[in-house]
Amino acid sequence: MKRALITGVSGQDGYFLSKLLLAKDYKVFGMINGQSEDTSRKLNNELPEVIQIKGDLSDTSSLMSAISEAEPHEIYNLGAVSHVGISFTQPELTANVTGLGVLRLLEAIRNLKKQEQIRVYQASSSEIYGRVREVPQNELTPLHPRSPYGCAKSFAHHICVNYREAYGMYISCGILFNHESEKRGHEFVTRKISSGVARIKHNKQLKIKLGNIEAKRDWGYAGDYVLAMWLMLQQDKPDDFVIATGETHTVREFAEIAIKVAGLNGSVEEFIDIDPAFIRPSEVDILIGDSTKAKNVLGWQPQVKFDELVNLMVKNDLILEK
Ligand code: G4F
Repeated sequence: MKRALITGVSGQDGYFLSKLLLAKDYKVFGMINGQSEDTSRKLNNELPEVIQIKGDLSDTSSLMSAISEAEPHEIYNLGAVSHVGISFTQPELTANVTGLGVLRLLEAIRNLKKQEQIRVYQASSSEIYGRVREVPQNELTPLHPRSPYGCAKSFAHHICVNYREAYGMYISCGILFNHESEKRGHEFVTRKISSGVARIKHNKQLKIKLGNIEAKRDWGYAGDYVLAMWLMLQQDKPDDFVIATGETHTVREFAEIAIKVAGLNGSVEEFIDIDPAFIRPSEVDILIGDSTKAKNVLGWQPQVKFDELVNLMVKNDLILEK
């Protein structure tokens, strides 16, 4: 039986990846830092088959213990301070967990002399492209991050490539563009909108406060994207892959469709207020990914289209907010 260790298991991607690996008969270990009983309880309820292991990306000895305990064939590093906006107010924490945490994980594997037994998936992010140098972005597009989060993810990406080249480690980086679902955290714009319109529909809220609604993102469905993570680790050789839909839409467009799906009548301006508190000091204006390499090498393609994504998120929140 194959064993996998997932960091960041309590997040959206951890949920979908755990489900996928369990369906493939993996023994799945989920790393949590153990500070919150709520996290542990939530995991127990949603993913009872996942074995919880204590460990933290900011603590090397705990990473070594977690790896020794799980003895994984595959490690999926999904753990991070993942909110771009928050990275501006907590830049050191972000650099420490999202950036240096990856180095600690790779060093923990090396210190345990497990580099030949373990394959590593690193969650790279399209935020590394930042002020984009070309449209669409592919694996060779130069990096120009626009936030402490993007900078930390850029370091993490480069250190993975370096350890692959320097020590021959099997490390693949998935450069994932935005991916959402009914499990998305409420701090991200899509969920803020889907739950916001549902709450307005059920008379619990009058308006949604947002920042820059003209930003463009390439939004896919998280359930599709975790399959790409797994496929990357099944290849003969490690490599880097852009995972994206190849379509870009503004936050405004997401909101327009969400308003309609919720059965609300009126323009975006009637339901959304622009609040400067949510505008970032530097913004990524447009992201659109070219995942031709993933299609050709992994045979991966996104299944859920933009409209379907908005539909499923809003319909889920209409039920939850009822
Ligand atoms: O939903 P967001 O916070 O996602 P963002 O910043 O694109 O990052 C997400 O995707 C990355 C992959 O590209 C991941 F690496 C990262 O961990 C995260 O999952 O914001 C999307 C856009 C931004 O342009 C933001 O400025 O929406 C804009 N926005 C406008 N109003 C807002 C809001 N974002 C948030 N979170 N909250 C707002 O009120």
